[in-house]
Amino acid sequence: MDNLQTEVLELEFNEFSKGNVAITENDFAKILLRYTYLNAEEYDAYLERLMDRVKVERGITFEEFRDFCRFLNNLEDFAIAMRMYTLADRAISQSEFSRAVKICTGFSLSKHLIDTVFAIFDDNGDGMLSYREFIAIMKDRVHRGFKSSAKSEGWDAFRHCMKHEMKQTQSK
Ligand SMILES: [Ca+2]
Repeated sequence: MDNLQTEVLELEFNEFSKGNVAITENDFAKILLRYTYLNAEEYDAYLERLMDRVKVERGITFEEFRDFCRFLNNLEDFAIAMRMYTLADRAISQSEFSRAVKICTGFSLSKHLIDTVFAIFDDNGDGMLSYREFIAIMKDRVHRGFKSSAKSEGWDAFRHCMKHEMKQTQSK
């Protein structure tokens, strides 16, 4: 299962990396925003804002990208964990985000990746991510990505399988 997922992600990564070891932060954002409901204007605003905010273009390595996609597969669990922080619709800080990812997935995302995610999604610029800023948008992406594509059945099964596999790994 793990090999299959890695292979699929490698294809998506290579489409942007063109043989380099890392993709740009901008490309990373493009992949994430690919299946969202954002219109063209909103989409451009996300990318422009990111360009303004990223001081050093370090790039996103395949490992960072893969870990983030694994985390997206656990988005529902993360949303539940996040709700503990956001009961009064309070947004979460980078360290809270990092901790919640660790709780849901068992692994940590790199500091640079989290910086980049906040640079993309922190709509009001307060340095925190609210449910609306992040989960609401990524949830739609997952939903649509799996639903509208011709491969949707395969993806659903794949995702289901991944979830099952991860639960088993966690309970061992
Ligand atoms: Ca914010």
